[in-house]
Amino acid sequence: MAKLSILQFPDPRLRIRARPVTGVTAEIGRLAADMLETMYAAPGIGLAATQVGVDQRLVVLDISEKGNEPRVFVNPEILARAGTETMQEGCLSVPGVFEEVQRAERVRVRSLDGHGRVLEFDAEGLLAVCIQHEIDHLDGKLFVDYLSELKRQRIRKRLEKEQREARGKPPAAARAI
Ligand code: K2U
Ligand code: ZN
Repeated sequence: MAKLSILQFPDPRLRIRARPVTGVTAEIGRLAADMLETMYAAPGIGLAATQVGVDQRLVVLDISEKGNEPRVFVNPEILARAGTETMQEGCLSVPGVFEEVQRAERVRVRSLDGHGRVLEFDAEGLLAVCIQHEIDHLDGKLFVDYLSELKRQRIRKRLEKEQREARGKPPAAARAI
């Protein structure tokens, strides 16, 4: 297994609409295993393939208390939504940002599991939030898209500055001299 790099907002690769998985192959299984290792190490409770730069509709998550109940969702889709719920969200691709987001309280989900079997189930609570957050990733949508333009731009500028500094480049203003 391998830990993968997680793309950071505003990387444009986070904006692609991922392609459906055409077969739950051993390669998809290896990718799911690498994504789970990456998610646990972050740490996080969910991860979408687009966050590690892979154009496939694949999600892993583990919302269990002990982090010992990994789940793999291939081509997950939301069949129905009901109610609304607001919860504070974070994102491994938007480090250090936690904001309230309103989403459906309950969702009916259809997916393939890691063995290619069809799943159809109702989700609520943290599972519902996490699945909606991850399927958004597969559609190129980030939780910051639910915030105001002003907030989103402030977050973008801060993260771009941090990324420049992490690469050892001076702040943008200094470069202008
Ligand atoms: O997609 C991701 O970046 C993974 C998120 C999933 C998530 C977002 C919002 C609400 C629930 C799950 C990360 O796990 S964010 C980090 C985190 C860790 C523990 C609990 C909540 C969020
Ligand atoms: Zn996220």
